[in-house]
Amino acid sequence: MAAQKDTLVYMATNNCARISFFVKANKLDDFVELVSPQDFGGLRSERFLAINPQGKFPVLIVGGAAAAATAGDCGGPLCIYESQVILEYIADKHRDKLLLGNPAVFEKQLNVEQRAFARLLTQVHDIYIGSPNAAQAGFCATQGILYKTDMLPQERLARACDLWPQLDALEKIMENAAKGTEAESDPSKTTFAVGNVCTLADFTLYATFVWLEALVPRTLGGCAAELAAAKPSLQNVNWNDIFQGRERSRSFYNHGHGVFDQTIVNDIREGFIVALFGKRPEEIAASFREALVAMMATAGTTSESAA
Ligand SMILES: N[C@@H](CCC(=O)N[C@@H](CS)C(=O)NCC(=O)O)C(=O)O
Repeated sequence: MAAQKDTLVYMATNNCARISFFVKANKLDDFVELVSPQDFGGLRSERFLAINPQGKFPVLIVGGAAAAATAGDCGGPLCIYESQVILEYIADKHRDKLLLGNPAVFEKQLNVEQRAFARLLTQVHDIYIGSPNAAQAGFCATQGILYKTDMLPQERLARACDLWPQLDALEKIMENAAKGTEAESDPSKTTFAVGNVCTLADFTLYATFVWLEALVPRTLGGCAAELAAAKPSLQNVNWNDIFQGRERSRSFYNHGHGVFDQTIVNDIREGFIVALFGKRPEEIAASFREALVAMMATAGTTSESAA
């Protein structure tokens, strides 16, 4: 009998890709079919809001899109949203088939602190980098500074200042999680993020590092001098290297290229970022640059008149 598929409403973004990396690594393609938010009329449509009231993707429709199409009298389709919850659901549902990142395996291989660090990596990522935490228009995640056009320069600046310490926080968690492994004293021996054992956090972090590596140089690198002039904390930042001073993250990322499906990486970089964003990161950089110069001029005038 053919396997019953769940339908994943998906595009090749970092939040979605944590799921597709897991599906590929575990050869679960027969159990998860991918469709686009456009198949549901777009994120603000009634049909889409019926499957995710937050108006965001990814969404997993348990039992497949047909379940959504026939929903109505029977109470609606069974939908799960929030990428990490979907990832955990798929891992749980297919626990007897998993080849990589099996919670039943890594939970035995890691100690209680390392298990907490795996969850902490995901939580720090999701709260401080990858999610807007409000579904109203105009709210966006910190990563949105790289591609959202409708953001005030003050907010873009504040979030640009926050991105670097958040990446430092991830590095520090990896450092703590490496205690007792060969990577403890040698960051270059880091393979997976927690104790060199594959956990669900790896799928999430790898996807976001692909995303940030492609976008940070183009958007923030385009106004590096103005950012440095605006904020002392940004003076030594090299926006062309998201792993600057974070050698565990760098080693994890490099190791990940040999583990995670590179077709998905290409879909993120070319299929989504190039095809959908086009020149948007450079355009944002140009207008942000002008706004930063104006902000500095105003700040200079204000302090002169106050003197
Ligand atoms: N915490 C949510 C974040 C979902 C999210 O922000 N998704 C983005 C795509 S990665 C989205 O729907 N963006 C479109 C929008 O906000 O309008 C998750 O992990 O699923």
